[in-house]
Amino acid sequence: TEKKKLIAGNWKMNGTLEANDALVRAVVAGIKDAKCTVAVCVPAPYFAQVQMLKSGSALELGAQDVSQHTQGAYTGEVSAPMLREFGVRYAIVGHSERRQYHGETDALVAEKAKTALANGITPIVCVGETLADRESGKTEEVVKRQMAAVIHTNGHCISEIVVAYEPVWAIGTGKTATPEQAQEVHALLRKQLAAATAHAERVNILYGGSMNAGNAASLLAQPDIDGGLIGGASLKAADFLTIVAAAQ
Ligand code: 3PY
Repeated sequence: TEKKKLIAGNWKMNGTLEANDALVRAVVAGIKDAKCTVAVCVPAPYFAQVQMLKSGSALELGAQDVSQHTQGAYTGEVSAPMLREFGVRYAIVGHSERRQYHGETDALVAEKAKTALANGITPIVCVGETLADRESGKTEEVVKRQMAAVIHTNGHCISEIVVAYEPVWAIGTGKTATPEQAQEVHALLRKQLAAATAHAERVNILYGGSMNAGNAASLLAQPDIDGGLIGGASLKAADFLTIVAAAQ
């Protein structure tokens, strides 16, 4: 049986109680017949609101980050057990914005994925090259290095993660990898996973980086693209639902 695709919205640091209410109600109403899994990764202060709004629907809740620690003197951090209390199923880890603006290293991202898994949260592990990496022919080397750290730290649990390939040059820039460019990287990530687990086919490898209502169908038609991590387009119900519909 074919695995379900996953469409996960990444709201980033956007939202208000009022806007979230309208957006989540529209998404819940629009995914009643969806064939894929649908999630929204929201800012932590809104977990309770979205948990309530989605109750009784198939919509899944996600976080945008998680601490590598489970409790203690870590001011400002949010733990995986806290996420669990709000029905959070996914946590994005290692988004390029965290790597760039918060100095997250490959090793830290791998630890965050491990803590998430140990606490029943599925990490959505982001990897991706910068424009400079791509232009100097280092795409493969960079994404393999990022992925290798996560494989090394997570061992046989690696088949339980979700991967998101997000070329940094395509994030928030409106530039998208072509379906062929994306497929090429997804295939090499699948191969790398297959060397570590017998269940690499089970892993959802999402494309992220300006996936939108216009380009989703052609990206999702690629054999190794198992869903999307959606930035800006996840803030507009109509666009987000168009992407969900393309992921059947
Ligand atoms: C984007 O689409 O820009 C993203 O970063 C999704 O995570």
